[in-house]
Amino acid sequence: MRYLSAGESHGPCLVAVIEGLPSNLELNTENINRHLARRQQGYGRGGRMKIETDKVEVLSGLRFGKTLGSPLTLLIKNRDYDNWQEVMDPYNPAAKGKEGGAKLTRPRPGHADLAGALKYNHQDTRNVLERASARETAIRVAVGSVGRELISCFNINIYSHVVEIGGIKARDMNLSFQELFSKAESSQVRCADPEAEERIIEEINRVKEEGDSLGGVFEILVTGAPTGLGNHVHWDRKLDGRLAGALMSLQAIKGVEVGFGFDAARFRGSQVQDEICYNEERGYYHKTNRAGGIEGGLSNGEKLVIRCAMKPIPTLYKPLQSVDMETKKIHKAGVERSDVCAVPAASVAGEAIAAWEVAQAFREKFGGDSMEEVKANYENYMGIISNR
Ligand code: EPS
Repeated sequence: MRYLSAGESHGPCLVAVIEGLPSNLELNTENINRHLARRQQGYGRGGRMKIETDKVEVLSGLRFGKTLGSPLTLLIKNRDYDNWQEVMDPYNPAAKGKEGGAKLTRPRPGHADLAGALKYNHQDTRNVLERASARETAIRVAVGSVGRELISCFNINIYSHVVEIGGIKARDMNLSFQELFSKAESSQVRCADPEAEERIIEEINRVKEEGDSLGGVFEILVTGAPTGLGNHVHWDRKLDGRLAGALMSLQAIKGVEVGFGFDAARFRGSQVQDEICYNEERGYYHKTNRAGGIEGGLSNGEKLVIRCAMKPIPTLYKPLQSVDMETKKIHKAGVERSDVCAVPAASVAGEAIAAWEVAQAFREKFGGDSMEEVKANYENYMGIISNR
């Protein structure tokens, strides 16, 4: 299973073509739209989210609500394109638009602006920033939501919550799984600790006034993944490698941990590995889950636990030093409308990315061209491992 996506932040739309889905998968676009709406939320977002109401349109690969097995094409319109048509028109070379035809030549530190403009020989960094923009995560959420629909048929579910923003950490609230995620879902910053939420909101307000931005850490949990997704036999098939690679490709992510992550390096082996148990009802299981559900590149039947660190957004209303690429003179970096903090949105995008990677590993394990075939393969395998 694979996909390609395309689209500029202020262009007409974002699109993706997914190839390799089984046929007869029921797709509920309302579920996809629900995740798109979740991604648009979060305290600290800028003006753009007041303009957009992301909705997916399915252009191919679906008939009467079920996949056909042919490529599935998804489209999300950029409502803001109406305001940017003259700047972003794909055809009209005379279009000057609201920037009066002015090029953006003062790259922002931390953004793709400079390296992208040099690499592609662009004189206008807008030609880079439009695609580097985190707007692209909207279509990744739509794609991941399709993967999510597939794996949810096998009881695999994905959750996320924010554990830290701007150095303010959520306390471990000792909540049940359900409570944790219902609290995160109703929090303005996807944080289950109300005290931390309040302090985070204050910090976002303060930082906004100072023209700065904030990063943070979010955690993704995947329940119901059967033992044996991913592979130990070759480096590029390891589930942890794939999840980490895919999540690192999310805009502004600078680190990904699985389970104990970096902390595992600070303890002894006996304090890090998870002891193995067995009982009739559960079969094999582990006493603890420090591995975050992955051993040797394979899912081990426990919950997958992944944390991602997001750096602060590079667009600063009080900009840092840059160089004007036309004059080569020192100049403050350009300022584009942006968010102050997008960690809650990244957390929802991270869920979708993880869902896609798990769905892909699931397809590799269970094969099949129709959902009926996938289900038969899944049940057969689950029967085999439960008798071991
Ligand atoms: C982004 C800048 C802002 C964000 C955008 C990502 O967009 P704009 O320049 O239009 O205000 O709002 O995120 C989205 C549009 C989105 O859908 O998440 C950037 O430079 O990365």
